[in-house]
Amino acid sequence: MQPAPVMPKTWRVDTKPHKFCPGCGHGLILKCLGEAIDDLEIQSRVVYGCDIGCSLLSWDLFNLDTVQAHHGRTTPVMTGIKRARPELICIAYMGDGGGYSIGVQHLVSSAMRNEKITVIVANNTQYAMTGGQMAPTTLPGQKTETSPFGRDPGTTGMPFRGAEMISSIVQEGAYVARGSIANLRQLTGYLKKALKNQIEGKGFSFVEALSSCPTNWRTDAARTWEFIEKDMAGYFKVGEIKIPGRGEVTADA
Ligand SMILES: Cc1ncc(C[n+]2csc(CCOP(=O)(O)OP(=O)(O)O)c2C)c(N)n1
Ligand code: SF4
Ligand SMILES: [Mg+2]
Repeated sequence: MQPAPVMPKTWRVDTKPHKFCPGCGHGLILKCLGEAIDDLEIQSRVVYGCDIGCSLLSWDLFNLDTVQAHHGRTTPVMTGIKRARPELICIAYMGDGGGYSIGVQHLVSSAMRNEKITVIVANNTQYAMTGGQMAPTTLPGQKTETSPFGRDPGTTGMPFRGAEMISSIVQEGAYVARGSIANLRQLTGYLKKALKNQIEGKGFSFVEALSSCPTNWRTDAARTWEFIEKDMAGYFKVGEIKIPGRGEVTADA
């Protein structure tokens, strides 16, 4: 007899198996998120928002009040819900395209305003749902549908380090970290800290998670893990990111 799969309590059993491809990182990140919500016992207070992109495949993954927003617009939707109902715990989940490209203005504005929400970005180095086009996070030399000879930083710039950018614009009290599906215990810990930050009303909280997309990367299991643990983690450093102190600056009259 096969052992029963262990799922977070917050997951809906009747919608499993989930809709992600085999080997996809989204399911792992959302398992960590489910466990973090379970541990903090906040299921009844959470509103979960997913973006357009493969994150939308989680619209029925959880036993949580769920909103599915337009591409890149999950951050302002969750900001609106949080402002209207501050007692709720609002989570915006999206891909790197949604967070760092089409929705980057919303991410920047929310972080600068220190909105008391939690944003989670799954970084799989490309636009997966639409077939694997180059994204701001695509690594130098990485081949995608729109960079068939490999990303050329000379014409397209260097990959965007979103967590570092956020850490440089948030206020004290914010929480910023980058985890990876290569270390699920650590990732769950970062997600728990981010949610606690929101529960305690301290400020904006942000977790980027290095994620996999073997379907568009066209990688086998060994190369998928090597790409995450060596190629991606070599450029996108995993860990908590210190928020620099912000002295009050007043303009001279
Ligand atoms: C306004 C708008 N522009 C473009 C699209 C097409 N589109 C759908 S998903 C997607 C890319 C998603 O990439 P990402 O956010 O990284 O999520 P992933 O699928 O990689 O998890 C794009 C460009 C759209 N749906 N809406
Ligand atoms: S296309 Fe990639 S990101 Fe989307 S579900 Fe499949 S493996 Fe996951
Ligand atoms: Mg992506």
